[in-house]
Amino acid sequence: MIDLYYWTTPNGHKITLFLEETGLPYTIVPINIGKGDQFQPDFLKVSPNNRIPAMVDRAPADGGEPLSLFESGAILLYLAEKTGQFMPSTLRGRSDVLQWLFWQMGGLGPMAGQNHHFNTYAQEKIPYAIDRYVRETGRLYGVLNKQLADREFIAHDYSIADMACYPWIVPHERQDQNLNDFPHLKRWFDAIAARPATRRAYEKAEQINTQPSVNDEASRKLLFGQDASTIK
Ligand SMILES: N[C@@H](CCC(=O)N[C@@H](CS)C(=O)NCC(=O)O)C(=O)O
Repeated sequence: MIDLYYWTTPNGHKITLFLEETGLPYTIVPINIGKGDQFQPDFLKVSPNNRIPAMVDRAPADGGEPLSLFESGAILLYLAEKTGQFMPSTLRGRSDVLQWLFWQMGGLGPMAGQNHHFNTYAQEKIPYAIDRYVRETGRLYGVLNKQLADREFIAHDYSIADMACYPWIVPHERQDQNLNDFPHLKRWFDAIAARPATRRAYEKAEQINTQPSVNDEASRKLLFGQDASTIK
């Protein structure tokens, strides 16, 4: 059984996408990051970076103590290895998935995240920052569009690379991107959206968080007022 420390954000959705695809039993521990749950001592033991997602596997393959893990890319990789699913076993197939998984973790996620921040959350609208991240998000969409021109999924078969990227394309309108400008990406996006597991994952999110776009002063302070003193 997996305990998934989760909130209804793109990085959280990556893991519910995987768990819904595989049917691996899991329990959600909601961590409302707008209310400060990410600073609870019990959560910090699992996720010292005070970020979701994180997980505890109560039945790890080595039969040992429960195994805890943070960082969505590490969790996806762990779960793919645990189940033997959504990660090819060949040298080249595996390398292909890994490079796109890391591309998402180091590029698409952080850049689209800054796009959300300056476009939506920042009270002060800074044209340079908005322009910088909207253009960089567009460039990354272009990279993905090109990769998808001659294959169904990012690394041929549906894999953890697709599960890492998809939730960051869902808010494309908020990122000032028009999917019609990226036809291969749009085809891929629609195909993943139509998967029953994707639907189940996003339905679960709606049940857990009924106010996904809350952007009040207290939440902003909790989320964007962090510095070294946050880590005691
Ligand atoms: N690189 C991390 C990023 C995780 C992350 O930024 N999570 C956000 C939600 S998407 C969070 O927990 N924010 C809480 C906070 O900023 O205090 C991962 O992929 O797991």
